[in-house]
Amino acid sequence: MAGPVLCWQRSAWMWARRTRPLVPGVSRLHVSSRLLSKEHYKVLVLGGGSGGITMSSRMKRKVGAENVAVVEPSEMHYYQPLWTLVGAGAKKVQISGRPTASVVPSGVTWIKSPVQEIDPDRNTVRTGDGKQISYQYLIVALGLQLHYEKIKGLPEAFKYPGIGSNYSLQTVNKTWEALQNFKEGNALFSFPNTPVKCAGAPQKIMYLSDAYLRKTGKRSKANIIYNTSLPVLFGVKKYADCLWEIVKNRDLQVNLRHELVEVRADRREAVFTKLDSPGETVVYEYEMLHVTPPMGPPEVLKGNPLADQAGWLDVDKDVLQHKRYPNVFGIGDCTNVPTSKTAAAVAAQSAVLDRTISRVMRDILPDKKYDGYTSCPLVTSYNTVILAEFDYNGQPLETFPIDQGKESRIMYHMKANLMPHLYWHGLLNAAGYGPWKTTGAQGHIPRRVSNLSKVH
Ligand code: FAD
Ligand code: UQ1
Repeated sequence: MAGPVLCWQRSAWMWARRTRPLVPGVSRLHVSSRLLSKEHYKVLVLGGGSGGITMSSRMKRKVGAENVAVVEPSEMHYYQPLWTLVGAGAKKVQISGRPTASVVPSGVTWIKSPVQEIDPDRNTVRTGDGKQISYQYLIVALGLQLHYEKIKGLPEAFKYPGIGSNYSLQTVNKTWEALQNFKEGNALFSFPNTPVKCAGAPQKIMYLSDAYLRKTGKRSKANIIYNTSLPVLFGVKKYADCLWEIVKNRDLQVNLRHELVEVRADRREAVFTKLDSPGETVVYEYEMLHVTPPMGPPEVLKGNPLADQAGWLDVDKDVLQHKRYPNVFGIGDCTNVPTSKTAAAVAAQSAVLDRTISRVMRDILPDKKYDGYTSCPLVTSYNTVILAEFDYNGQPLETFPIDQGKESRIMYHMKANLMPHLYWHGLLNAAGYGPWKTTGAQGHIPRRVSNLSKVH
C-alpha cells in the first residue's frame, strides 16, 4: 500500500510542475502553447473498443461531451466475446459488430485515425493523419495486438481449408467452415506462449467442436487434441478441476507445454515445440486446426515512457493510474494489471477508474481499489457454460447463488443472449445496471462464496 501512495505523491508533484502555472508569465505560455496545437481536450481516450467507449461515456457525464474525444481508426466496433459462438456456427458474425459512430457517445468527438505517437511529457499525441492533440487527462484503452505472423506459415495458411481462428474477424468464419467440412482425423486446438485475451476461448471452441461432431455423428472419426503452452488447463483450480473432468469424460486429449510454431497448410501439418524439452518438436497432421495467435502490447506503446519493459501500459493495479504520469490512466487489455484480460475485467475496472479520475481531478488521492475481478464464461457445449469469476489471487468471486463450478444452461443463456444486450446497452453507455454498476468500495460486488459459506 505504501508503495503506490508514495509513488502517486511523487509523480503528482512532477505533474503539477508540468501542468500548473508556477509564475504568472508561465500561465500565458501554457495557454498559447495550447492554442498552437490543433486540438485540446480535457479528457482524451485512446482506443474505442470496450474500455475506450465505456470510459468515454463515463467521462462525458463527468466533464461534458464537448470536453471528451476518443481516437479510434476503425469504422466498426465489435463485441468480440460473440466470436466464440460464431466460430461454432451458433451466431452470425454480422450481429457482433455495430458502426463505431453509433457507440461513440453523442457529443463526444470521434477522431477517426490511429494514434501514432504519445508524448506524455508534453501531454500530446499525434495521429496517423498528422494531427497533434493535447490533453489534460489521458485514458489509454488500446487493447492488444494479435501476432499471427509469429507462427511460421501464417497468416498465408488461412487461404487453405481446414484452418480457422476465432480471434479475428477475418478468420472466425473459417473455423465454422472447417468444422462443417470435417470428415475424419485430428481436430487440433492451440494456445500460445504469451498473455492472451479471454484465456478460456481457445478451449471453448474445442468443447463446441466436440459437441458439433457428436451431433453430426462424426465424433468417432475424430481425435480432438488441445495443445497448450500453459502448464495448466485453466489458471483457477476450482474451474480447472471441472474442466479436467469434462476432458476426461468426453475423450479430449490435452497436451500441456506444447507451443504451435509452424503451420504447413499445403500438407495440413502443424508443428509444436515441447516447451519443457528445448529443441524437441512434434508434428501433427490435422483435418481441422483452430489457432489462437501469440498476442502482445500495442505497437504504439512499445518503447514509450508509458510502457513497462514488456511494452504494456504501466499502471497501478489498485487504482489504474499510471505509475509515473498521474494524469494518465489505463483500462483493459493494454495494461499490465496482473489479471486475465476480458471485457468483464474492463467492466469492473471502469467503475474503479471512474472514481480514481474523479478524485485525481479534485486533487485527492484515489481510494477505490480494483480487486482484479475478471470473468470467463467457459462454454462447454451448445447449451452449457461454467461461469468462472475470480480475482487477482485466483480466488473465485462469484455472482450467482448456484455452484458456478458446474455446467449450467442458464449461464449459457446469459452468455449467448443476455450478455450482448447488457454490453451494447449497459456497459458501453455506462448505464447504472449490470455487474459493472458503481456500488460501494469495489467496481464489482460479487457474492463472495467463500465468505458466505463461512458465515452460514
Ligand atoms: P478492445 O475492445 O480490443 O479495443 C481496443 C481498441 O483500440 C480497438 O477498437 C482498436 O481498433 C483500437 N486501437 C488499436 N490500436 C490503436 C491505435 N494505434 N490508435 C487508436 N486506436 C487503436 N471477454 C469477456 O469478458 N468474456 C468473454 O466471453 C470473452 N470472449 C472472447 C472471445 C474472443 C474470441 C475474443 C477475441 C475476446 C473475448 N473476450 C471476452 C475479451 C474481450 O473482448 C476483450 O478483453 C475486451 O474487448 C478488451 O477491451 P479493450 O478496450 O481493452 O480492447
Ligand atoms: C461481464 O461483465 C462481461 O463484460 C461485459 C462479459 O463479457 C462479455 C462476460 O462474459 C461476463 C460473464 C461478465 C460478467 C457478468 C455477469 C452477469 C456475472
